[in-house]
Amino acid sequence: PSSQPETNQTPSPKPLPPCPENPPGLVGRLLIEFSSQMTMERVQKENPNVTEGGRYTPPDCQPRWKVAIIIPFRHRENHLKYWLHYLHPILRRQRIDYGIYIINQLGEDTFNRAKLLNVGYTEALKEAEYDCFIFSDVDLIPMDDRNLYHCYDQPRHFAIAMDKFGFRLPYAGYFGGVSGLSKKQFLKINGFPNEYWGWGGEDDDIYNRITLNGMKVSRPDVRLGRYRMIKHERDKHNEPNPQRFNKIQNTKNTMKKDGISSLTYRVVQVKRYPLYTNISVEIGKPP
Ligand code: UDH
Repeated sequence: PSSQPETNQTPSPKPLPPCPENPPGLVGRLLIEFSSQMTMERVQKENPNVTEGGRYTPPDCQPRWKVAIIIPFRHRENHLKYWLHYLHPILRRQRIDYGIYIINQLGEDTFNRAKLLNVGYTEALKEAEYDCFIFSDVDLIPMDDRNLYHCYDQPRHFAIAMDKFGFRLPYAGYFGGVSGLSKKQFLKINGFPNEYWGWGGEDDDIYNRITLNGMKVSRPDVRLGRYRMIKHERDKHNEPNPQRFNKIQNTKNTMKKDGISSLTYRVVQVKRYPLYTNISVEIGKPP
């Protein structure tokens, strides 16, 4: 007789092999367009393997990262449909373990992108043990699925060659659009600034935080980092912030007190839809 205690549990399944670093099912350059009508019903039908709240894990391998994708959001429902339509299949081919979090700023006070991203980081960690956070604008679609949405040795800038900038980096320190940090990298810079209300500057502040803390930005090859942006008019209540030029001169002094350590907000609703989790929040207004 065995000395092992008897259990009725079925034997645990064989561990899966690690997911390949270069996933074999990628297709490379993609055709991205926004002229055809998109509906959420269609996108849901296209993605039956995504589970409630917009979660997915590869069935056949052990993912190296657990990625929360955080999208700052207000009144961009049409863009979100295209984003989900294009990104779910790409992420699936990339063999990423991921969840999609839409952080919806309630009310009509001035928009605050970076603060919403801090909220996304905090709220995603309440859902699962994510170790990688990718922050994406809702209107940016990668044109090549070899631009892999996971984390890297250094903070990653993904959207390096957007159509609106002639498929080039607009300036050397640009960190806008789509970026990714591991949990460790994010905490090292005290997260993102909460005090950039309105358009502009917050991405430069984040870039400053990264370099001031002894890290470098990592980027994909320029041929793989191409993006299409869905054309749109300037949003209401997100006017260019005139203080941004001054503020980005002061990151060194502000980053220790303004960041994930000082974040306050109120969650009003968490709703798990088939293709994403919507978190509606009150984040206050500029002083
Ligand atoms: N966002 C919203 N709602 C808003 C404002 C911003 O969802 O009202 C989100 C959204 O994810 C967007 C991101 O924040 O992609 C960044 O918004 P942005 O306005 O800073 O950047 P974007 O590049 O537009 O989308 C810049 C102004 C372009 C004006 C072009 C006029 N022809």
